[in-house]
Amino acid sequence: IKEKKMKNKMNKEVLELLNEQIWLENHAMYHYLNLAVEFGNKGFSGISTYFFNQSEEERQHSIKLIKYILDRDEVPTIPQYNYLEPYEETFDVQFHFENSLVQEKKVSEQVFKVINGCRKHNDYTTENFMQWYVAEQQDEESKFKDIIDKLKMVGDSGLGIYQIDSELGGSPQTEETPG
Ligand code: OFO
Repeated sequence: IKEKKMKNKMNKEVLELLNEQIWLENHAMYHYLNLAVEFGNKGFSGISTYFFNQSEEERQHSIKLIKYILDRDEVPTIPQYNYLEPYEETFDVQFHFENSLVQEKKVSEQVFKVINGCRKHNDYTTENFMQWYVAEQQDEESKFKDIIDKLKMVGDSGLGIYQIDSELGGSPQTEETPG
């Protein structure tokens, strides 16, 4: 008889924090999917592609957490709905990037909350795992800041926005697929 591999059970609070992280990654996935559709509808095919890629990255972030929890012999909570809220504000390119940066900052705060929980309960394994998310969040925030800076530079210039749209559509994200 094969002996079941014993793993250290996770602290309940850390598990809850990781599940909240899955919720936020799922939220981010649908947030960007929404934007991909919105920009696509408005004819910004480059920005639309950018957000489709971003949405896919978020899906991977969520799956990476799900696999980690399974690997620790615990049960992840999968959000049971799609997060697609209709919104009413007038369409504004810069607004959507600024709002996305605000969303990313919330995700970063949650990453830090998980790490604090790990420290409180001496879960060094999960803390180490979460360091990938720390670097990833830093990268995402800085990507959005760069785009916002460019949008501010071009202002209302149609040609400027057209160039940014082309650039974003032509630069597939190079992030390695998380395992
Ligand atoms: Fe998952 O990186 Fe954005 O939210």
